Parts: sequence; structure tokens; C-alpha cells
Amino acid sequence: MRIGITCYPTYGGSGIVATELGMELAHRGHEVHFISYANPIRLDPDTPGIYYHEVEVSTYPLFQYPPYCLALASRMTEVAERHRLDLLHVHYAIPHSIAALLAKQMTTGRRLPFVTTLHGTDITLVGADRSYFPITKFSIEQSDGVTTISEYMQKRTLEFFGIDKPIEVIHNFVNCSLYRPEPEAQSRGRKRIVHISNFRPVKRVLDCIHVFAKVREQVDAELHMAGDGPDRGPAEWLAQQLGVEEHVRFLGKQDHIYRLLPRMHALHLPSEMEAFGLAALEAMACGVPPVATRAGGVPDLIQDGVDGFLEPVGDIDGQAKRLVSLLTDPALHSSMSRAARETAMKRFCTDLIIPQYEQHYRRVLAG
Ligand code: GMT
Repeated sequence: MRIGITCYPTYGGSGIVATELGMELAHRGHEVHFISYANPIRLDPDTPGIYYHEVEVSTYPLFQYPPYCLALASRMTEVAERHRLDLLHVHYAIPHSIAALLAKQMTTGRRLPFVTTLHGTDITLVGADRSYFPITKFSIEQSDGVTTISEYMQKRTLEFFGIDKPIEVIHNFVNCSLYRPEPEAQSRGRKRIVHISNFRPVKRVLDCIHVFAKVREQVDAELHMAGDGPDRGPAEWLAQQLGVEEHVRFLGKQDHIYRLLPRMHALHLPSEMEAFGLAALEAMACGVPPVATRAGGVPDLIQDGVDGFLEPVGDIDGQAKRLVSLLTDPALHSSMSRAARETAMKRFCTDLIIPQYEQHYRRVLAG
């Protein structure tokens, strides 16, 4: 198949899933054309079968807001016609889905169906906003295929938008050969907790610091904060206020998470809302048990007390207690680490999930 993929190319789960999906599809012999305003961060442009088409957004003094959606639709149409694309697959509804609908209508000489994958905040935050609700609902209804990444998201989208249309759950996935445990790397140095996110308010990054300060009362541990975003400054400041700054390392954006994760002993994901929690899955594949919040789709992924822990949002003491137990009880850590890896392998491995997308495409193409 010849597939056009559009996503946000910056750090963020939806762009990562779209990029990994594109590369896996290319490995399986498909031709994949990425259409976006920048090269997606995890995209290896050297991969055979991968092509990248940049969207240029020209500006004009009259425009207070340059119309990216229109430039994207034009570029999608041009790429679809020139490279004879079979379909478009857009990740994150806004504005990609509407751009795909326009491209479908503008494309001449061929049918160009499009699939929309809903990732989380496109429904729970942005799509729920009064300004975007009608267009989000419309774009989902107009999509030739709709998928989402957890049962929670499926239910929430159907209920919230009152949509009478099948939405297929295709879970996020992880490459279990690349993301794998390295017991040797874990055995060196102090105990290490890791947090990975885009440091937006929904991630409750400050909870990481509060919880870590509690953990430090009992364990000589380090906290590694990977990623960047609006709450990075406040988190650094809070670490100083709580007197733990010399034990917290702010790593900034990391391109090779699969190298960082296996050295860690636990992942902390205290999010207010998480449609799935890709960072937790990647950690689990590396045998790093997550301590996460019972929010959104996270319980679809983590079985509390078996392959990780789930605690209420904002429960600093509860989350700290779980992290302390993982860092101080080797038997608990090793059984949870094994179970986490097993969950990743048995339910979310690339080989299980990518064929579900191929199947979805075939159904859409069959009309
Ligand atoms: O919140 C983010 O990390 C960004 C956001 C995105 O769409 O880029 O992530 C969402 O998609 C990820 C990949 O499918 C999911 O793993 C995240 O749970 C989801 N984030 C939220 O729902 C807050």
C-alpha cells in the first residue's frame, strides 16, 4: 500500500506512535509518505520506503494566524496525486482530520479515503473546547476509518460526541526487541526513578518532585526527568525549594529513550489524564515497573499490583509509598519487572499491533 501519514512532528505521544507506525509499515513493504511541517523526531529518513514531504506555510501581513490546515490540505492533495497514495492516515484529530477531508475532496483521478487516529487530548481537552467541538465531531464522522488507542478513549469519544460510528481500538505498541531489559545496567549505582513527558500541566510534573522528596526521606535515590515543556522551570524551582535539586537530573528532550530506560528502576507517571500512557508501556518493555495514576486509559495497560502500581491522581503519599517499596524490596521489584515485560510482549508488541492497522486499512480501502 501507499500510505500518507500526518502527525505532529514534535515531542508528544501521538507523533511518536505515528512515526513508529510508519517505519514499521515501511519494514513490512509499504510505501510511507510523511506529510508534516517538520521531520518527525523519531523518523529515520534513511529507512527504505520512507519519504518526507514538508508543508510550507507562507504568511502574509493580513494573517494573524497562518492557515496551516489549508497548506497541509494542499500538500496532502499534491502528494496523493503525484505518488498515487491509496489512503491518508492522520494522527491527532485537530486539524489533521479536516485537512485530510479537504484533500480527499480536492484529489482528482483517484479515491482518497482517510483514517483518523484519536490519541487523547484531541478529544479530552482540545476537542472538548467549545471552539473546536463541532469541527472535531464533524471530522470524526467524515473519516472513512476511525481508530483510537484505548477502550477508555473509545467509550469517551462515543459518549461525549454522541457519534454513531464504529471506532476501532488499536492499542499503542512497542518494539520489544529495541526496548528490552538490561539487568546489568540496573545493577550499577544508586536507585533511579524516571519521568518522561512533555511537561504540560496535564502531566502533573510537580507531583514527581513532591513524591520524590518523600521517597528521599527513606531511600538514597535519584530522579531523572526526561523531556521539556512549560512546567520544567517550575519543577526545577520546586526541587530547589524542597532541597532535593542535587538528586534530580533534568535531561531535556531525549531521542533515544530505549537507551535510557533499561538503567532505571521505576517510572513515575502521575498524570491528571492519560489516554494510554505510552511512556509506561515503553518502560514496561524494558522491565521497569511503572507507578502511575488511575486515570483515563492507564488501567487498560497496567494491572495494579501485578505489572505496576496505580494510585489516585494527586495522592503524593500513596505514590511515594509504592516507589519506596519498588526501590527497597528486590523480590517485589524483580517479579513486577518480569510481569511488566511479559505484558508488553504478550499484549502490545509491534508484531501484534501493526497487522491490526493493515487490516483496518484494507477494510477502509474495500469501502
Ligand atoms: O500528552 C501527550 O503526551 C501528548 C499526546 C499526543 O497526542 O501527542 O499524547 C497522547 O497520545 C499518546 C500516544 O497515543 C498517549 O500515550 C497519551 O496517553 C496521550 N496523552 C494524553 O491523553 C494526555
